[in-house]
Amino acid sequence: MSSRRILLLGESKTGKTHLAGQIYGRIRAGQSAFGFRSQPASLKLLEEVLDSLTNGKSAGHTPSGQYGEIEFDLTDPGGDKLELVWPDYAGEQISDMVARRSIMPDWAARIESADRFMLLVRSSDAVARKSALFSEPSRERDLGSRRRTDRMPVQMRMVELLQMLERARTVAALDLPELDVLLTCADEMETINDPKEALARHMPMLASFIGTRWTGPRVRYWAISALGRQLRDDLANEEFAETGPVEQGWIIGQDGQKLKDLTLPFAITSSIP
Ligand SMILES: Nc1nc2c(ncn2[C@@H]2O[C@H](COP(=O)(O)OP(=O)(O)O)[C@@H](O)[C@H]2O)c(=O)[nH]1
Ligand SMILES: [Mg+2]
Repeated sequence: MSSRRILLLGESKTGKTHLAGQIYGRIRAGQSAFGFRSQPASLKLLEEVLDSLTNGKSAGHTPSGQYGEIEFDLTDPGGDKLELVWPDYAGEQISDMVARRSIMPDWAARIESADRFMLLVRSSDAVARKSALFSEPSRERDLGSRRRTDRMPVQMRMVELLQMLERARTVAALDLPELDVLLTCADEMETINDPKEALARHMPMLASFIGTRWTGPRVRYWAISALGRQLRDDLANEEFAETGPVEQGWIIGQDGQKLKDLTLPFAITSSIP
């Protein structure tokens, strides 16, 4: 039996918690080719997210420090072991890492042990900050580097992140692993037929950087919407509640087809239709 580890990387508000909840729900309902080898340690969080969704509401913000890391210990369709490592802290650790340009030891270990990276980016952030392709010069003298990177467009931070990951792998004498790029909350975007092209359109700099480091089957592009729509945490969406979370959400792969199996990106390349 072989074993693979996927490291999910996404800044705060890219939809990690809701995607984790929906993936948990899909697998639990048997609507995925993957199964759980053991119960996730973060079961309470996942159940909370699913409970909110079942009531037609989004889950509140992940309480700071309460959950740490979501780890899914799965079996894949071939009977092999698959671990999803899903750091989901409220503390914006990824953004911090980029701002400080330093990788903490626990992150270095995650980066070195990954067989695949999964990068989550949300395009609406990029759209909102479209005018700021380059950071505006700071007028305040004492702004720390943390604040300045905050104001960088998301695609610049993600390029920086990928370069840091590359460096960390090189130091450990490792190549870059394969990559999945997920455009999350894609219901907020225009109709997508080609996720790669959509990334290039919304985040040209990030798309071209990725293109220089990952080519051919080493990189896959997806547009994913865990919920299929925006939900509120204070007002139930009756239609969503009636249909149930398992029926909501979709993913579009490179063939442009909209599918319901949100766990598709976890499959090895050769088993994707
Ligand atoms: N439109 C839309 N909003 C979503 C989706 N998934 C999550 N959200 C919203 O995006 C916000 C951040 O989601 P969350 O899962 O907490 O992101 P995290 O900080 O990366 O864990 C919340 O307000 C969610 O309701 C989605 O698929 N579509
Ligand atoms: Mg979260």
